[in-house]
Amino acid sequence: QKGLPTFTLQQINKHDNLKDGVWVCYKEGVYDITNFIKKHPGGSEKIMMAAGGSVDPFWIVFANHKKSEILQLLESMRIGNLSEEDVPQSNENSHDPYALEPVRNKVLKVNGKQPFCAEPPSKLLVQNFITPNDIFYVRNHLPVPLMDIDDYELEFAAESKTVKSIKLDDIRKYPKYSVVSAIMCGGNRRSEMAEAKPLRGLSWNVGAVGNAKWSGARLCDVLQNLGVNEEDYNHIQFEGMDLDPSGKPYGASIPISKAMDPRADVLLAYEMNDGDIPIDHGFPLRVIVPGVVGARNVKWVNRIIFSKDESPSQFQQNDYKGFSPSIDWDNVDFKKAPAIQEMPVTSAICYPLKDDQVPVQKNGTITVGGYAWSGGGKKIIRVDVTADHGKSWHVAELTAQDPNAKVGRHYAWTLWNLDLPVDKSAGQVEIWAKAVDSSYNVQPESFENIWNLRGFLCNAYHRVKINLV
Ligand code: MTE
Ligand code: MO
Repeated sequence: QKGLPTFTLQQINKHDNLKDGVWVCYKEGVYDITNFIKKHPGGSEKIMMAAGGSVDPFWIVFANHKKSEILQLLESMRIGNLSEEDVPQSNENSHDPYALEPVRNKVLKVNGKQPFCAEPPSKLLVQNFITPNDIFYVRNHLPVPLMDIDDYELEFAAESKTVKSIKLDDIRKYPKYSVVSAIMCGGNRRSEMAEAKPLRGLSWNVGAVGNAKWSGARLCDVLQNLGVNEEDYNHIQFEGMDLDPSGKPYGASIPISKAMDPRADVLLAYEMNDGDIPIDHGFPLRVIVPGVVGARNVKWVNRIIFSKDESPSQFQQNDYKGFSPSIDWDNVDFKKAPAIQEMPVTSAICYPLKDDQVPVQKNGTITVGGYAWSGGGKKIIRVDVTADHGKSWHVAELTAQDPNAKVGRHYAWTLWNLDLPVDKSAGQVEIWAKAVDSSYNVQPESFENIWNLRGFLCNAYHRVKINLV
């Protein structure tokens, strides 16, 4: 752009903080984005990764930025031109980190292409107690990591000091345990919470959950074998092989009490539903923390750290946390809330779907069904359903639960259905469902009072409006 000053990359590098102003460059443009940091839909931490440098590598990884409205917004913050010798050549950085992503089932509803995020349609989701691998939702924060399985090593470190590295075969030598566990994203059902008030996050329907049989070594056995003393540390951190543009891995942690408790059934899993874990779900090794939010179930794990501290990863520190409904982006302090671990009780109606034309059966009922689940090993004991705003509640039949789960270790989801009496003359009805878990926790009635700025823990009654025919 003519008439604007020219800056070198070196000058831009100095503007990597809020005090001196935050500058970035994109192609040949230089931009002052200081006032935009708080407004960044992906959160201020994420945009600060690019502070004082080029956004090009970030936009290759977070490809949802390449839209005309975002380019326009960026142009509105332009303050200058990048000196010619610093402008990246078009063939530079041309490596596409998404070139070798796995082939995915076409029935998945894609919520994000790069990184890939997708969920199955609700009716398909609850057709099987065990979710088939190829329709299991995918939540990737970064490109799928590429690696040669022969080179794979799992490293253990005490704080930052490496204590041992082992191969996959060494993991396979430990006694093999299996657990049927649902994994649910902290943002599952976010689209419903967003209707109460706008928020930031992928618009998940009810399908960011799946139920699978996971097999592998118990983390407690591996840690014990390494001589880890529970008293010496507070947390076990995990790192994935997927790296962000600055070279930081996806990471998360769980309390050491959970990691070392044999009854918590935490696995280093190398199998999903009796076969190798598919690439999208963490091949060759994935942490399974039953009953705990999806984000801590680290895929492609290659480093495990025993530490006094939680994972420094932004996914542990500045994301996947819950807040009061009156906290918004201008007053949020991520340090003030604990990271989400065990998930609250929830349920979803998977059939019929919103706006379906549902035929009323001869006995005046319609067939309704879905899933229910609670975190921390709590069993679902009841699902209540109403078609008249709670004047009458009908108890659903629990059609599938893990028959082998011990008390307090109920990690699988529960499928349910019922023939729900309806008033056909009403024409349109709203069906509500709520689940109750073994601690008699029950879902909250509405989203208004559990709303939080990132749209996590979206467990209010599920409400579906349908037409009776
Ligand atoms: N692990 C790594 N390495 N990278 C990731 O992006 N996403 C997490 C978790 N583990 C993620 C990860 C999140 S937020 C969720 S909800 C689950 O994986 C999704 O698991 P799935 O894709 O197998 O369904
Ligand atoms: Mo997630």
